Amino acid sequence: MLQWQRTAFHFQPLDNWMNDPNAPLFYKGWYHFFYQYNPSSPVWGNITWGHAVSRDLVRWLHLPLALVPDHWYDSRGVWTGSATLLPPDGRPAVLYTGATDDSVQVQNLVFPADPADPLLLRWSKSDANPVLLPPPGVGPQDFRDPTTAWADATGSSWRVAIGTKDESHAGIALVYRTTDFLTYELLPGVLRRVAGTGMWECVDFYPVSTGGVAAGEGLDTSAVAGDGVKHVLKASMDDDRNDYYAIGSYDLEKNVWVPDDAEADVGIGLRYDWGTFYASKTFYDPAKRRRVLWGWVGEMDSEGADVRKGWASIQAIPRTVVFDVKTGGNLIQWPVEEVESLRMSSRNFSGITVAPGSVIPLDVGSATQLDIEAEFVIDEAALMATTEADVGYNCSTSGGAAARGMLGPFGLLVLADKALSEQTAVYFYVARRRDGRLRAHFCQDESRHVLLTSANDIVKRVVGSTVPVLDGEKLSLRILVDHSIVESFAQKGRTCITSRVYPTEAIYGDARVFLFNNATNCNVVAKSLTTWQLNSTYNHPYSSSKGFS
Ligand code: DQQ
Repeated sequence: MLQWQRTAFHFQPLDNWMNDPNAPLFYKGWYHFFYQYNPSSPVWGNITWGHAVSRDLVRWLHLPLALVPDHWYDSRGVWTGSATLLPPDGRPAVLYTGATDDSVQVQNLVFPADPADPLLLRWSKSDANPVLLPPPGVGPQDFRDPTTAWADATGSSWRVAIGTKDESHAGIALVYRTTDFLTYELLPGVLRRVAGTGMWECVDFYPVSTGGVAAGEGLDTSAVAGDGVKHVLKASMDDDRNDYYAIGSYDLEKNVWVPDDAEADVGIGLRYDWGTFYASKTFYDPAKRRRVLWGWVGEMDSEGADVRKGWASIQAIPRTVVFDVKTGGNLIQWPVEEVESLRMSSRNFSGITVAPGSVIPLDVGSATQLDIEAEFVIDEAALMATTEADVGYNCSTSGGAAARGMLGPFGLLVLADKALSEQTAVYFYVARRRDGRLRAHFCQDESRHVLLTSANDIVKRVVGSTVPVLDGEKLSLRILVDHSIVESFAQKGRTCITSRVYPTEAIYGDARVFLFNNATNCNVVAKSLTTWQLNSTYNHPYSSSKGFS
């Protein structure tokens, strides 16, 4: 039932509930991915660690459960954690949060039972568990999700951050020092505290290069702070269930991180994604010298619908993350290059002019598994003639793709049926300020993705944000379409939006793609537009007795 909603190239377990990505790592030639998993139901609970491995971050082999709740210190759930690869041989030390018999959040340590096994099939929980308890003043249920550790300046000790909140509802990242991952010293002060942001879940903290390494390269988590390096602090806000990041400077001596722009601090500024994307985690991939981001994309339908379909949640396509040296103020996220190995036949629609108020069907072939790249240019004369337009535009409060303005909306309709009764619009909306400057908004309209209004209590909304466009740049977007997920990247990944959609008409061979321009005043030219069919990854379950099934 509802099988058309399952994805073909996004990561999903074979059945049941999944949430946060856990401890992603690269070991002996394999990418490992762990995830919060309920093995017995498509609803959150009984949380264990699912496990899968891959050679390319795209095609996965599902392995047996890695960690299950079988001790008093994790009987109510083996919750989120991270891996640190220890010198000299890169053996992983994994710290995770256990919910104890009494629902206290404690941190536990686990090692591979057989480090010679590249698949890391078996894990040993430390006899010393729990290795870390909530410190005085921290609520027993507000202390979770340890980060990957980074090395101190001397290299003889490590630091780990853990999220919490205080009694005034400020979100906080605490830092501990350890030499052996068994005993911990809470460092004075806090890495960061932001008033009013509430519990910080799944904190992530990592360096990015501002130009010191080759363009596009990532940095190991222990890379030394200093010239040419900034640090990203990310927290998942339990209050609004979104992942916020900020870029700033880290002072290892003082155990303090300060954002470059106080107005865009963690929890009040930038988001990785303006759609559905939570509890994310990065890791450094030494094989390709890049930092890769995983994020959980939950369902937008009801729990009842999840029970009926027998599964819930998807992981976003892993994304490489780099500092945007051109704007200096944001990250760039882009699907890992291996996704391009799934590209099959392509079609080219470059040079099409889309007149105001028009919708143009694109004959892309089968349209449920697609990779689309497009660049748009607004007719210059219309741009010059528009002296002021939509200064206060905001994707979320706008009327979506149906609301017409002078310089937008225009873009693509995906997972649309022939009659356009179902559609997900991915679009730009350009505003011109009184001072003459243009501002581009990148939005996704989720309000018409399913015709049946009663269908599964689905939330309908318009999401998005502004996207920086520099002089001389065209408006560009990339869209990954995979049955019930639409993942979009504007300006090569400066602003990203992920939507879950549940069409009932635009499925299988009835799904279509259209170009549209709902602006009143301007022609828009799709200067370049290419679509690719994407292959399925046909992920396998692992069977030790019979080999691959
Ligand atoms: N999910 C885990 C917690 C984490 C939350 C439990 C975030 O460790 O804080 O499943 O989604």
